[in-house]
Amino acid sequence: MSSTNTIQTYYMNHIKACLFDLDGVIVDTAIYHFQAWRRLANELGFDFTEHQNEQLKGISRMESLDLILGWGGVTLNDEEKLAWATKKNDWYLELVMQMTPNEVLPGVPAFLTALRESGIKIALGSASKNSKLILEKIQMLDYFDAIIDGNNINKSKPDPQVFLLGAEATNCQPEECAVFEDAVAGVQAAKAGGMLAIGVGSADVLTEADVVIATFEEMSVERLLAL
Ligand code: B16
Ligand code: MG
Repeated sequence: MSSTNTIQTYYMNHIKACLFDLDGVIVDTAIYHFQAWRRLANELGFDFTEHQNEQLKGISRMESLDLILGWGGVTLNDEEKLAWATKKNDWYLELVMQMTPNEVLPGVPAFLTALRESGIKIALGSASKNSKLILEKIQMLDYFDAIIDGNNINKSKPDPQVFLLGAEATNCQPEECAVFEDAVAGVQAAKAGGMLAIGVGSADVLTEADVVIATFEEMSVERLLAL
């Protein structure tokens, strides 16, 4: 390959947008979801463990409710389900309202600042319908060029919809996007969308990711562009 072709290939592979999951990537709201879901389970007369709570990460509110009701052997009609999901969300929002910028996960602000300085677009790709409020509370809203969340999608991860909409919103092709995800379903969604999948968490769990980091303190724009 000539040196001109090498340079062209390099630019063809260049990442132009980073798409971030919220819960478990930017901030750990899973602890608040757990408290609120547990309160719901307790009011319905059963309990579930932190280990079971792991299965709720990255999936939608109503899918979470169905799983939890299944654990407790509780059957509700659609109207009752909606009422309980609303209660859970109200309890969750009480906790979210107390969130502060100190809860942003390590290395996140520095990496997002570096992306912005490099001209790389930043979008959110979350299942949460509360993402804007959470980003406001942790003072991270201004970093994002686009927010795609539970209010914009009708297909949950591992469907790639949330990330494909993120690519569209940042005017990038899927292959120009890198996705940062803590959930197995989220990594699968990124791969299904034809994007670079960077797992945040444990390499033993996020086996389908192209690369896994434990925290953003391990990530830099230089490392991203070399992947
Ligand atoms: P909400 P993510 C997800 O956020 C959470 O991981 C998941 O536990 C939650 O059920 C889902 O958002 C919906 O959240 O009830 O606030 O709409 O990981 O996709 O950023
Ligand atoms: Mg997540």
